[in-house]
Amino acid sequence: MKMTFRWYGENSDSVKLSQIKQIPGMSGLMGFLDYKAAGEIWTEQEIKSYIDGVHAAGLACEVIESVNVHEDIKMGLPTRDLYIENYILTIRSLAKYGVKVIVYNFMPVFDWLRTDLARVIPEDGSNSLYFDEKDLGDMDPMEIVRNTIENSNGFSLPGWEPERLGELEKTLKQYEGMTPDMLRENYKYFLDAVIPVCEEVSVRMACHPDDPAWPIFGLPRIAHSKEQFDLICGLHDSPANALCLCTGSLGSNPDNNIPEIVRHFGEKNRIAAMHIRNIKFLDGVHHFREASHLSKEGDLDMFAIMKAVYDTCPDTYIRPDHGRMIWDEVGRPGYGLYDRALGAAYLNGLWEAIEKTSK
Ligand code: DNO
Repeated sequence: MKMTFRWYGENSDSVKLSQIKQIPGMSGLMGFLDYKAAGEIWTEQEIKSYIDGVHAAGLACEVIESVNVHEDIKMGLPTRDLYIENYILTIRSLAKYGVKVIVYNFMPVFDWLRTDLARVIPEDGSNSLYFDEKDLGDMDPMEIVRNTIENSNGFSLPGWEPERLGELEKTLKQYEGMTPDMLRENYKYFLDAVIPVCEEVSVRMACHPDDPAWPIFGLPRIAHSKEQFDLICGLHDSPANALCLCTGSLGSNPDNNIPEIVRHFGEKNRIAAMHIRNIKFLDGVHHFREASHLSKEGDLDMFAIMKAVYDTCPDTYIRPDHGRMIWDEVGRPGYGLYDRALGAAYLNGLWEAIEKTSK
């Protein structure tokens, strides 16, 4: 297992590389060029300067996150070929600078969605990301996006960049009538083009699940269960067509048995990366908040998850996903330093215990 940390870059993150380096057992980053729009080419110069900076801090950068797929590819528009060409150029350039895994998603329009970015946890006064379907009731998608942008402490959030707001209405209209099968066909077209290039340059594409793990606003979503990921793996059969198994995204649906899903795809060599975090279900349906990583503070069994990783995909890249905001930290919701660092320490502890008791 290689422990990594998400970092948004010098000008976009409240956390410094020097702080990340001081977290025990931290091997590197899941890096991100947060200023690139979906469909844009990531130039060699941009990649080199980002990765050189990470290396200078004594950290590796073998995973890059959120090379976003342009909506025209997901919608299957004639312009998709151009955007796929751009994507391929980016893959080649990332490979040249040592990147081995690219985390992306194939969710129409929205990346992740929450109804509150800083819900106070009454038990201890910290706050975390929160979702209650009831709160979506009267809000239209535009309102949700506006709220999200306004409540993100001035940081841009992946998938919620303010400049995308203008196109939102038009894009939502364009998706009308698209079925999950149609979206899967477009996904296959994309994978058939990029996976052979990935094989050639030894990069693995890691698909992030829908978050939360069900369809929203009537949009088709095809990546939120074991069965759906089996279909995705079957669209282009290659270890380079892999998953970024996010425990909190898939785990937002209690029907998803996360340790079992890790074992299933780990055994098939289809897990290239993992985001690990905990979820606390609240009363009713589709109602949860994010918890600290510790098993007993949420509803996911972190020991069973780490054991499944150890048994089936022990070399995978993992990162502690979203933390709560604690100790008065101000930062990007979900992406402060303190609680994610605690998460990394805890996951490292579980790993050491599993390793020593397994020998
Ligand atoms: C949220 C992240 C996601 C993830 C993308 C990958 O916090 O896990 O934004 O990076 O879905 O494309």
